[in-house]
Amino acid sequence: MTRCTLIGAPIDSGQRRPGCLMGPAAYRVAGLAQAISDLGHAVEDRGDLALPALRPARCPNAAVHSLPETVGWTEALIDSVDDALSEGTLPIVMGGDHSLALGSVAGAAGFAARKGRPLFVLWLDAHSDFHTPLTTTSGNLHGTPVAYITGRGGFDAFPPFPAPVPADRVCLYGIRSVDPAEHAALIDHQLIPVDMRTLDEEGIVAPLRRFLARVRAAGGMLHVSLDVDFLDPAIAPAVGTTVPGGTTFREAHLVMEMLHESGLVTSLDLVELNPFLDDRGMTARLMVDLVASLMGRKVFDRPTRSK
Ligand code: 4U7
Ligand code: MN
Ligand code: MN
Ligand code: MN
Repeated sequence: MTRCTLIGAPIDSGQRRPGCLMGPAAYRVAGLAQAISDLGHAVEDRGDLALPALRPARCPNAAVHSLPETVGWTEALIDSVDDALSEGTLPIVMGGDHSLALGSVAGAAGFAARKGRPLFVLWLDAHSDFHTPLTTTSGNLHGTPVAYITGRGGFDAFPPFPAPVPADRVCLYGIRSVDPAEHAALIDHQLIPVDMRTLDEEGIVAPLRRFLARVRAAGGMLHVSLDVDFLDPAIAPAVGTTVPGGTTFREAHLVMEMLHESGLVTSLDLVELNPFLDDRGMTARLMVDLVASLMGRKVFDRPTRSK
């Protein structure tokens, strides 16, 4: 039995297409809490976070927008995720666009540092999200959290990242859209994504098994950040940044089933759901079902299955 804390993060400011702020409501309508408690876990829904009073914040890159809001949400998320972990629960952040991971991963990293445990991050996404506020051309800060997490410069307006996660503890999985500035920086930091080409060749299981073995061997905590666009747009249309060639229904569930069996996941983000773009709730329901697989729902409980 796991105790889960649901944290609503109605955040739209990390990109330009309105709608992600309805994400937490859609997860509640789709029955996220019930799906988790049906598996025998305890769930507490803390409601939605509020945006704190804004302070002015400036960035030399004129393309960047909504910087004060993003800093405010980051501060709120740091506290709520750290609190949920400190209470011994598994925080599940219901987004909200991916800018929320600036705060959720910082909260997890601060907690891990206090406990003296290494934090690992599994980034399930079509995009590498490795821009800094200085390199982004879209100006959308939902494309920057991985750079913040790994301690790249350019985040002067943000709370200092508690304990930067070395690039070799970050696994970018399902990647199929990388901007030129990100590509150069990823190579520079030796952060080589598990891209869709790799998954085509090796299958969805092998690279994840290798990463999880490293987390286990290090006694690490594991933060999982699930971007809706990790999934193929045919099965998950409710996202502003669709990229063809994503993971299938069964591949995504298999990732979640393996994460459950690993017993390693200590915090989770659900990001980029835009319910305004959904088709009769199919994406929200799929995301809830994926969380259920992560929390132990099985196709068939075969006693001999290997981890
Ligand atoms: B998401 C992009 F240009 N790289 O910076 C950018 F392709 O959280 C997309 O993964 C970022 O959805 C996508 O705007 C951020 C673009
Ligand atoms: Mn993302
Ligand atoms: Mn993405
Ligand atoms: Mn997106």
